[in-house]
Amino acid sequence: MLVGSNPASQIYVASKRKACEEVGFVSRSYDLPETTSEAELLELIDTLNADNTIDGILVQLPLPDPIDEAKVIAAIDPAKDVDGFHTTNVGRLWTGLDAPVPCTPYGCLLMLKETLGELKGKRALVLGRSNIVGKPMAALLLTEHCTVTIAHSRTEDLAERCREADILVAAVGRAEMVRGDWIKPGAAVIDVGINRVEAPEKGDGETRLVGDVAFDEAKRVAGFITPVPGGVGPMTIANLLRNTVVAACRQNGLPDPEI
Ligand code: NAP
Ligand code: L37
Repeated sequence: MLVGSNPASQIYVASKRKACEEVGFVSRSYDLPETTSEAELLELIDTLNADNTIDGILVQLPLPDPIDEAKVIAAIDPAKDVDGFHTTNVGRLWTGLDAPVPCTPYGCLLMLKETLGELKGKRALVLGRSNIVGKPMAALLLTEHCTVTIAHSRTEDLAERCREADILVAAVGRAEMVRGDWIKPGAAVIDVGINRVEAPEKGDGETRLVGDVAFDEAKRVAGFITPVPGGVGPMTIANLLRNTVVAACRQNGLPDPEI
């Protein structure tokens, strides 16, 4: 479900719909106007919760202002919560129970494990504490036995804290805020940020995407670094498909798929 016309959300949802089509999922799209009321959205969620041909429900955030996001997320059947945002699933993640894991942090974790192997004992710094990225990322790294620091807008000596990290995950939404000299030599840097900035070099009024990390500086210091675009974004979409297949199997009495 996409409510309103946030341009970034429109791009992301279009990519998600396309990915569903590519792998052969039946994907039903609801493009709802900016004026949709909370009650209307809750009613649609109820209908989809009760429909046993639907295995996964995704409401793209952010929602337009008058709608209470927490209330909307709470209305989704936790078994169909392929984003892993329902408090039941958040609680399960933090207490070490099996749960659908939010797509973006899980993608970051897979890249870290594939690249570094064992994460045990490493110092990880998560820059950002949102419910969508920062907090679940910290939970996942903790489960992998990292020593985790969560930094945010009130953190003191931020550059110093970053320089201590073997693993740095940047999810702040501030264009190129993390500089090359904030990075420990050889560290693994995961750049979650997606920021649209002006690109006069491409022509008048043109824009380009950059991450939260100054890539050209950081790549000279880091051992590993993800680009923007083409890094975390595609992994987010892949994990949405993964969570949906798992949810479908569980709701239809099938064994978990090996993915
Ligand atoms: P968010 O809800 O805006 O959270 C941003 C976090 O960064 C907050 O915790 C905030 O601290 C912190 N922060 C902001 N300015 C800071 C500063 N100057 N110094 C230190 N910390 C600062 O954002 P989000 O939803 O987590 O998303 C973060 C970025 O990731 C955005 O660019 C978003 O577009 C991108 N994103 C990408 C994907 C993907 O798939 N690639 C998925 C989701 C999000 P406070 O809590 O103290 O305010
Ligand atoms: N369900 N997903 C859900 N709820 C939310 O509140 N924010 C959010 C969310 N996030 C989300 O969908 N993020 C996301 C971000 C980037 C991509 C996909 C999903 C993505 O495909 N990024 C491309 C570039 C896209 C572009 O051109 O703008 C990339 O390569 O990074």
